[in-house]
This record gives sequence, C-alpha cells and structure tokens, in this order.
Amino acid sequence: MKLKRYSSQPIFLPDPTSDWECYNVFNPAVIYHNGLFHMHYRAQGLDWISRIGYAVSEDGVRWNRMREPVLAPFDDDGTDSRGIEDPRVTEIDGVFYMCYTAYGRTFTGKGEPTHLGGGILPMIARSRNLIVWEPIGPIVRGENNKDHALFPRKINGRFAALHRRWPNVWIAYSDDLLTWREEDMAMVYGPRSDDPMAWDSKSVGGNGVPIETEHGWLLINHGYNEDRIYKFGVCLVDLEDPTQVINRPREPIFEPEELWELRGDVPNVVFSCANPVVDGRVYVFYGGGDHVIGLATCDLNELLDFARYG
Ligand code: BMA
Repeated sequence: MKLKRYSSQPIFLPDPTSDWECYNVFNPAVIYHNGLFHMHYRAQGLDWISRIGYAVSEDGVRWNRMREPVLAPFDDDGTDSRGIEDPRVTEIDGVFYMCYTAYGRTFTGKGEPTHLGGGILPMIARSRNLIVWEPIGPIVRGENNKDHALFPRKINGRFAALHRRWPNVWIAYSDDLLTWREEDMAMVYGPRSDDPMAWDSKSVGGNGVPIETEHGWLLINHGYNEDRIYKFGVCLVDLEDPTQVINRPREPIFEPEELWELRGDVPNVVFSCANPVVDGRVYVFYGGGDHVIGLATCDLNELLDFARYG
C-alpha cells in the first residue's frame, strides 16, 4: 500500500514577490469545508520567521492565496518570536481550532533547548471564519512537545488531542481546551526501537487530524531512523480508548523520491499536517524538503484495509 502522488511536481510554491513567503512554504493544514479546500500553510521569507498563510481551492490543486499572513508571532515576551510552525486545523461543532508549534527565543523548563537556544510550546488557537485566529494557550509548557492535533469530536465527553512527547506519541484530554492535566495524559505508541533497521526506529509523530472509521481512529504518522529520512506510516487505534493500538503495519506508505523531496531547505523530508477525506479519498498534503508543498492521495477503504491487516 503506497500513497500516489497527484503529480511529480509540487502543487504550491513560495512566492518570490513576497517578503514573508519568498523562501519556503510547507507543512500545511488543510480542511474541506462547504465544498472548498482551505489551506493554512507555514511560510518563511526574508527574516526566516515562520508565519501562517491562507489559500483556498475548489480541487485541492489550484490555489488562490491571500496576500498577508493570517497568523504571525504576537508575543513580545518571546514564546513565539522565532515563529509559528506546522499548523493542524480541526473543526469541532462549527468552530475551527488550529494546533501549532510556537517557537520562542527563550527557553524555560526541563529537557533541551532547541539548536538556537530557544523553546517550543504546543499551542491551540480558535477561529469562527478561518481567517481571524485567537490563540488560547498551550497543552503543556517546558518540554519538547509538538505534532499535536485535536480529534474531530469529543471522546467520552472531553476534547482529545494527540501530542508528541519526544520520541513518543501521547494523548491528552481536556474539558475546556485550557486545562490539560498530567493525569489525563497517556502514551499511545513510540518508535520501533527494538528494530534499528525499521524506518521509524528513532522518532515518530502524528500527521493530520485523526480519521474516524467504523474500525477505529486511523492515524497517519511520520517517523525516521538513524538515517533521518522522514517517511509516513499508519496506526489504527480504538475509537473510545485511543491508547489501545489495534494494529500498526511495519511498512511505510510514503517516502521522499522526487528531487524536491530529496533536496530542499532540509533534505529527505516529507512532512504532513493534513489528511482530509473527500468523497472516499484521502488527500495527504505535505511539505517537500521543508521548501514546497506536494499532494499524494489514496482510497480511504484501501488505507483502512492496510491499517487493519497490513
Ligand atoms: C520537524 C518539524 C517540521 C520539519 C521537520 C523536518 O521537527 O519541525 O517542521 O518539517 O522537522 O525538518
């Protein structure tokens, strides 16, 4: 089972006439709403600070973008002054929520600072119209935590989010999206560290919003081993208790092959924050080489069969 590229070319490129998105556009969130694909993408320009741009499309391939970013660093204290990264948008009961990584200049807490000495926060923002976003707050503070995404409905009456406490994927629950208590968090799965040859032996993280199916939540994820080649896999977990892994096939479903995935700002990277399902097809939008955006798709039923029996 492999995802099929829509084209050997990227579907979305940096805009050389823009100061904030002239270098890289990558790792977009995409949701399908009212007959249109809505994309929130990470962009870097002259100052190398990530901002979130917005574009809209009828077919997921030809996009119309807004001139100005819809979300940019707002915190002068420094929690997001190095940028806003890797959005994942979920619609719950008519409200849109964006999970994103705030990358700050200052490091607080335990763990390791990032290579530039700053820290990261797994943030959530809210919007009613996909354009105006109001940051609500982080899931946790003071740790290496990103790749978070809200489930598209409450589970047992509570909001639920996947998040990544490096190198493992966790789940967290909250009543109000503001308070995420440690006792409401649990690990779901981790890298296959028992097999150093496995493609995901060193690190794993969630991709887009979990897909609800009659057989469980279908999770698409990314991972890498010592070679640091980012690939995608799948994992099927229980609908009412997502810490229960039903099956996790060993083979990856996607990996860098095109030149713009093997090269780029960071080599050997395909990185996805979006897998909306439209008319039974899964649309996997992804960043190639942290530089451009590509699209690969598959039939939902085929992917589900693979997740169950692969
Ligand atoms: C991860 C994320 C992604 C990025 C990837 C590859 O840690 O920060 O934004 O695409 O690294 O560089």
